[in-house]
Amino acid sequence: MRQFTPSIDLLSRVLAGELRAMARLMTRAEAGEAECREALARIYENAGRAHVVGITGVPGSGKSTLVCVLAKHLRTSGHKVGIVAVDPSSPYTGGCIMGDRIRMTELVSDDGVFIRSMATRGVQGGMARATSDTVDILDAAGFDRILIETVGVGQDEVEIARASHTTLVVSAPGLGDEIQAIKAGMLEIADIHVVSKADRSDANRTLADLKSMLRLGMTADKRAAWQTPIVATSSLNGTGFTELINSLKEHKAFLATSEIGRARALQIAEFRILKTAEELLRRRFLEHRASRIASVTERLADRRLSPYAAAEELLEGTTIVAA
Ligand SMILES: Nc1nc2c(ncn2[C@@H]2O[C@H](COP(=O)(O)OP(=O)(O)O)[C@@H](O)[C@H]2O)c(=O)[nH]1
Ligand SMILES: [Mg+2]
Repeated sequence: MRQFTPSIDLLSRVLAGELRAMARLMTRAEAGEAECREALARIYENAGRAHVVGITGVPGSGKSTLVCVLAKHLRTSGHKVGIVAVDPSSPYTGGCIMGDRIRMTELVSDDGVFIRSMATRGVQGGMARATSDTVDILDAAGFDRILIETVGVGQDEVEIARASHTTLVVSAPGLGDEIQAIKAGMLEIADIHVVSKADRSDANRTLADLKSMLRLGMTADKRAAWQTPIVATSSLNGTGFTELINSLKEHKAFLATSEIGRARALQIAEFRILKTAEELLRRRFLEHRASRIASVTERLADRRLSPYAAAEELLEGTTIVAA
């Protein structure tokens, strides 16, 4: 039988960037195992150097493809790149996307790229917490550029994209509703707008629509310290990526020198505390209710208790503070 290696013993190997140790710790962190908390605390102390970029946009807007091409550019500049896919349908391990034009296999076999797909099962609301832990592991292991792809549907996904240093919102031509980002409430969260698939003839229209939308929204915000750039990219032709990387650098530098950077760090910290606390509460509640639910259920079914009174009684004794 294989011996269980305590997470704390994986720590030095993770800090040395050993890929297998990273994957093992990620699996435990994702499951929320209490055993790995001490290791994660040490990881957290050692993290904080990476530039974390959230990439969101409706399904089909070209996020996964963009992430691949962006990762390759970042590798060429000597960065180590972590890719975290919150969207489980992302084809990162599938070899290649877009036929043969963009080969994932190069990334998959590159030790300077670590790709992690987050499982969607597990405690509800645990995804944000698990994603942040995964990002920390990558960061502490020396991956200095981390790309998180989240499908821009649902509050949690948008929040995850927001809990990064720089949020890219991807819009694409040919998806019907021209600026999809508006619908999902994603327009405001962008630090950089990307119009992908710029090789298509209808991309100019998307670009123009987005520009006029932003101009409308901007009137109240004209003196904002950061003017959200719009970058057109084609993953097919590889155009626009130098500009995109420059915009990322500029935003990183902006955060480092402005009060907004500090505000962002505090906002990310608050998000993490809340998400972690919510998960702990939920776990404690699940444990607690298991032994108590039956008696309350019977009385509720017989109408001897009201639903609220039953819920209050069930909650009684749930410890907010760790037992
Ligand atoms: N013409 C064109 N198609 C693209 C481009 N990038 C992605 N696509 C296509 O758009 C579709 C969705 O891409 P994908 O990256 O999976 O989008 P996601 O759902 O946002 O991750 C796929 O069929 C891609 O081949 C591009 O730069 N140009
Ligand atoms: Mg995708």
